[in-house]
Amino acid sequence: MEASRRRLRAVLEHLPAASPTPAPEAGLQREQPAPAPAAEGFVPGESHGFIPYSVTEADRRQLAEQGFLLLPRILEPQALSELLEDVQSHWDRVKAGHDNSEGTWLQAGLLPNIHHLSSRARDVYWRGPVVSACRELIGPNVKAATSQLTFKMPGMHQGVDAHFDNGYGHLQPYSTLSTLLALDDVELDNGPVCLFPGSHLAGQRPLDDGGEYQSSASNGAKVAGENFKEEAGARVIKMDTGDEEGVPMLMKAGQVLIMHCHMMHTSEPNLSSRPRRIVFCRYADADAVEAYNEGHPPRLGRLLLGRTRFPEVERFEATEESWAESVAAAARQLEAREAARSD
Ligand SMILES: O=C(O)CCC(=O)C(=O)O
Ligand SMILES: [Fe+2]
Repeated sequence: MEASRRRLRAVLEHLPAASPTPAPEAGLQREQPAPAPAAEGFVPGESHGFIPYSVTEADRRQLAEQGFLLLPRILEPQALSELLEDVQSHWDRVKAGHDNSEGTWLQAGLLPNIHHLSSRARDVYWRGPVVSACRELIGPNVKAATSQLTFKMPGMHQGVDAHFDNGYGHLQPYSTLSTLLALDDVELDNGPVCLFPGSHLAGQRPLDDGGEYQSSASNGAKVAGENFKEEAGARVIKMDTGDEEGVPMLMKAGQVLIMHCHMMHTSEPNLSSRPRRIVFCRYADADAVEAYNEGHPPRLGRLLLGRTRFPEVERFEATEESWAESVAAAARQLEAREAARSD
């Protein structure tokens, strides 16, 4: 417990002091640029090793009809290995002392708000090729909705039961996308995500028994639901897939899997001796609201493209003050989460 506090304190000391200047790439200019906070981490105009991707009409159709897209590699090998090294160092610091074969997937496999800790992850999350793709797939106004590491290190035999991501954080409109950037090759034995193509067409399935689920995610979401099971005090979605098996998404490191927010999927245990590491980011329409919260408040996330009708979104993590508040609040949550795990 005390060791865990010390460890977290060490993590907090590493938190960046101020928001980085977004310095969007050409073609991603915001119409009303936010005030530029003190620069940290980025050199405007510097190449970040991104490999741009142009979304095609066929991609759009595939996402609409099948509910997913697999993009080619979006990072040069050097950029990928620098990203990997950076996020792994944060993972190691936060998770040190935990046995990843213990605890639930939510406890062992997640590190929320990685963009607060890693400037490389922030770079990809806010300015990477997936952001441009989101303009074509979501629309002209896009915000960052979630960033986290979802790591399955060797020995992590916990899988994730069938769910759709908008069951965990019900956002409206239903254009939100989950994007999974593979840092390792994903193969059959190291914990692929398995999809049920077309399942997104069922829409926002009711998860409704009056129970309450406390999300492990950064936003502390609460939702009600019938397709839940209890896991270490948390309620976790477990949908009935009948006899159907998901299709494993095999990926090369650097590729990105994009999923519709209603896509049903599982994530399999890592039975290999290799890691399976993912940077998981969610993107939403800039005006997307949290349908699971009273009054449907806007989801807070940095505005990346276009405009928003919500001033609180316009400011979020775009001013030094907002960035500092957001980082501090998330750090407190992270500390409580990891400390609870050590108790
Ligand atoms: O395997 C993964 O990284 C994704 C797990 C998942 O489905 C989720 O975090 O929503
Ligand atoms: Fe998921």
